[in-house]
Amino acid sequence: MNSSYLLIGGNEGDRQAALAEARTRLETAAGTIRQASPLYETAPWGRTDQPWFLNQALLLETSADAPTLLKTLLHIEAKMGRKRLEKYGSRRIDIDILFFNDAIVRLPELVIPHPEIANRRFVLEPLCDIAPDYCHPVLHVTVRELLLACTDPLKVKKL
Ligand code: PH2
Ligand code: MG
Ligand code: MG
Repeated sequence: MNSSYLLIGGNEGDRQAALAEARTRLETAAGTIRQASPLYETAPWGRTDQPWFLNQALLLETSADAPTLLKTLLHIEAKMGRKRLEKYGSRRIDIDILFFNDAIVRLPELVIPHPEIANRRFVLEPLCDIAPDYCHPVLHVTVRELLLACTDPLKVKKL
């Protein structure tokens, strides 16, 4: 079995319903959710002219390998009506792989650990709730240490 930390998020329509639907679809198609952080209301990163996101970190146990998991996540996003229009733009649902075991993956379509973890408070706050002692396999510091060192000024509020 593999353990993968995911971040789910969305900022269109009923955000709580979208995250709940994503969790249900993950358990149907990808594996078992072993841990889930509280929900966070987060200021939009990258493009500020859009609604605030709801974000949540999950620990998924899965028999899939990383490329197969990515395919499943993209399929769930597509089923939930996600259109890939513009970078950092609004979306009903986004499901990102943060970590996959201790793997380091550098494929054109998939980079693990997610390259922006250290720069984004909306990732680190929920992740720190469920994985404070997880050691980043490239940076060799824990999630808690990454959060303490994070300089992202964008607001993140626990619901
Ligand atoms: N996702 C993005 C771009 N900006 N901002 C917040 N607060 N939360 C997100 O999940 C998010 C974002 C691209 O995937
Ligand atoms: Mg994303
Ligand atoms: Mg994504």
